[in-house]
Amino acid sequence: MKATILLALTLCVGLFGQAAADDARPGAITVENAWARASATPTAGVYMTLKNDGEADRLLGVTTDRAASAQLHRTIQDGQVMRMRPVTGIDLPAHGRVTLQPGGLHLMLMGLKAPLKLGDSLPLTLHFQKAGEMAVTATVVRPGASGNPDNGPMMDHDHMMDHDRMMGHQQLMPGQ
Ligand SMILES: [Cu+2]
Repeated sequence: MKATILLALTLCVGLFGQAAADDARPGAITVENAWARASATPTAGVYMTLKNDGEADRLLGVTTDRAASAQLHRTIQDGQVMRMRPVTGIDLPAHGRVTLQPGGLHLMLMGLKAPLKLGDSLPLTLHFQKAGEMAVTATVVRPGASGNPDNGPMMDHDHMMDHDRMMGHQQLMPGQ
């Protein structure tokens, strides 16, 4: 009996793929509007909106072959100074969304192998606790941009929290 049910389930998932799976399916998470600024510096922030149509998940990390390393960061205010701190994960609430943006949570690429040029595509792999790996491509936009102009209205604030002017930056990057 049990074997029959298992077989039926296997067939079901096999036939219908993601559509038949429940909230845990990898396709429950989608990424919108991934972008980074063109830059000749060895570090760059990457921003995007993570949309979760399934159960709660957690972004654990990011990798890319374009940089020596990559971290999840949060920008915090320390007195008058904005600093960035690595975080171990970014929670993605069930049926919710999280926006990574300048001045807040973001992905940080360190040791870029080549400058990010306007119009470049930047391939990234996001690692989720439940959904596993997801390939994402970020678009490189003009320096100083506060969003991807190709993707609707963008926030145009928090210029003081711009990465390039961040005083706490050096703390995280020995040798810079
Ligand atoms: Cu950062």
